[in-house]
Amino acid sequence: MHISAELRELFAGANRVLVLTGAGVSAESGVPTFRGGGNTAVWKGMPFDVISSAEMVERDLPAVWEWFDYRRHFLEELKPNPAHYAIARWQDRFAEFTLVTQNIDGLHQKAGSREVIELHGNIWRARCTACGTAYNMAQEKRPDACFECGDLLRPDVVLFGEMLPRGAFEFAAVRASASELCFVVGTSALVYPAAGLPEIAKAAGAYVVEVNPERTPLSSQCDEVLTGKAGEVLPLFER
Ligand code: BV8
Ligand code: ZN
Repeated sequence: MHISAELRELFAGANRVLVLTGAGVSAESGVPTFRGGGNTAVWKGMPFDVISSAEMVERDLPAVWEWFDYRRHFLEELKPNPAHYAIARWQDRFAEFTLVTQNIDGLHQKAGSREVIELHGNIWRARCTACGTAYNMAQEKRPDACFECGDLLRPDVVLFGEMLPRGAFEFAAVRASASELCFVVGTSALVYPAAGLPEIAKAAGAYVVEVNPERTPLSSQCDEVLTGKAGEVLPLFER
């Protein structure tokens, strides 16, 4: 793995930098990825894009909760890794720094990132299926029903077949098209619209850098591919 002189120079002088992260940035914290390494996550025989889908919320909300309760419980013990910390340090290094994540684990915030655009929601929140009231489950136990209207709660995450939070993608897209340097870290770049952000950055003239131990559909369009683990590659930029 080699960082080009051009990229080092850009990193030293850039004003507007955008980082898009996926499950791979949390892999070294012990969070299992969904794809990659020849595996696909499965829960009780269901592929994750079945259990994590809009249809499943309609069909079997208790099963969806079981899967998300299990994942929250698992995440409780996990800590940010050097990749999360490097990204958190970058926020004070550039005039305009944007962090966009597809992850729902909250580890960027735990590492100190202040403004995180969460495209797919957050596993530590629930929201009412009827009135939309949100509940924080990081400190407190998950309520059985909505305190406002009594209706059922669901995880406040974006499942397959659901719209992203209003404005989140649009804001990220504006930042992507203004960026000079765009890092794509630990994502298989298969899930849209998130995977469209590097394409937007590239089309607007940004230098796009992928950090991933494996190749993705995006690799061939990137200006530079840094083949390696996020926690090992990202800290190298500060040397
Ligand atoms: C939408 C959250 C409008 C909850 C997630 C064709 C058919 C059917 C559907 C579609 C279609 N084309 C487009 C769609 C739409 C669909 C989509 O993109 N499907 C794809 C898969 C075909 N998208 C949607 O439905 C989105 N909404 O489009 O709204 C709409 C609405 C209604 C009707 C029509 C349109 C919503 C998508 C949200 C999905 N939510 N989950 C949960 O977690 O349960 S997706 C899930 O994948 C994750 O949460 C994550 O956010 C997302 C992306 O995954 P990655 O982060 O990339 O992770 P992955 O495991 O794939 O890859 C890990 C990578 O890390 C690998 O490359 C690996 O090599 C690398 N890695 C490993 N270790 C390391 C590393 N990298 C660095 N360092 C390491 N150490
Ligand atoms: Zn309610």
